[in-house]
Amino acid sequence: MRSNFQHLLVEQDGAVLTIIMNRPEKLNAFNDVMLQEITEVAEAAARDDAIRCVVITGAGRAFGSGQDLTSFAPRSNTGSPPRVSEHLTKYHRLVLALRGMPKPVIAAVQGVAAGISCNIALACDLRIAADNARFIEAFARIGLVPDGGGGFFLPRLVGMGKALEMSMLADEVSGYEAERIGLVNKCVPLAEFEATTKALAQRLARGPTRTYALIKQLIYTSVDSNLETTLELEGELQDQAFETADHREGVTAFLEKRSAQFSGK
Ligand code: T3D
Repeated sequence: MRSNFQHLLVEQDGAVLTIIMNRPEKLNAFNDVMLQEITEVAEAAARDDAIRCVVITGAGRAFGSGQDLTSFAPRSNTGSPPRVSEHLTKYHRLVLALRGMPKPVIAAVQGVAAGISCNIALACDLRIAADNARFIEAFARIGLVPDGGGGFFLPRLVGMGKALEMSMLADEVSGYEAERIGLVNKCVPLAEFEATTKALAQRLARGPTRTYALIKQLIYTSVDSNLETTLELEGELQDQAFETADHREGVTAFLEKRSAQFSGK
């Protein structure tokens, strides 16, 4: 994986890959270069067995402020209606790379996460917020609907009523409120944010990676399925999990009364 990016910092610490969106002067607003770079790194991380957990975060005082709004002006001045849907397919590629990643993905959110940046955080498997986090489904403020998968992720995480409230009012949701309503898994004081994120990422990176991929498949499929289909899938995935080295190691470690040393295989 290359390491020279225009708008990303990419750091690997053992089996944890941290992707830092890096346009702090714009609160890490997405432009086409940053979107292309983060998608490239996410797709490469998915293929790399040495990486067993991915963290996405932002440089400076924000996670991200959504699409760079300075790119909207030229688009609306062209005379013909802008085909936003065509541009959105680039975001969809990133969203699908995160959801399909065969290993855990954590969004570490400090400061503001607005617009499509908020929804990229929701596309991740787990979210940690600092107590200065501000989640804003900012779209309605500029007359747009939530995109980047927001219309899918929001009601599934916080329920229909809160999803509508966040989308229509576009008010800020604080880190602790986000934890209360299930938008994030945990909110911690800013001073503990980095250490908490690191500890979780390292813990997941030591886990049974192939099984985590199967768990993602099971849980993400089940929310759009019925009980019978989910039970069938559960059996298929458990067959696969039974074949992993980590399953054998987990049982052996239990019987030998020691901690399991998972290899991710
Ligand atoms: O085709 C498509 O891609 C469609 C997809 C759309 C997806 C979307 O994400 S639409 C939503 C886009 N995002 C927004 O509408 C949010 C715009 N930003 C804000 O409302 C506020 O900046 C925040 C609430 C995020 C943060 O407020 P605050 O007071 O903490 O910071 P600030 O002073 O407003 O921003 C600091 C700087 O960042 C400022 O620049 P300056 O004045 O210091 O030179 C500001 O202009 C810049 N900035 C913040 N957000 C964006 C941005 N510049 C470009 N695009 C932004 N989204």
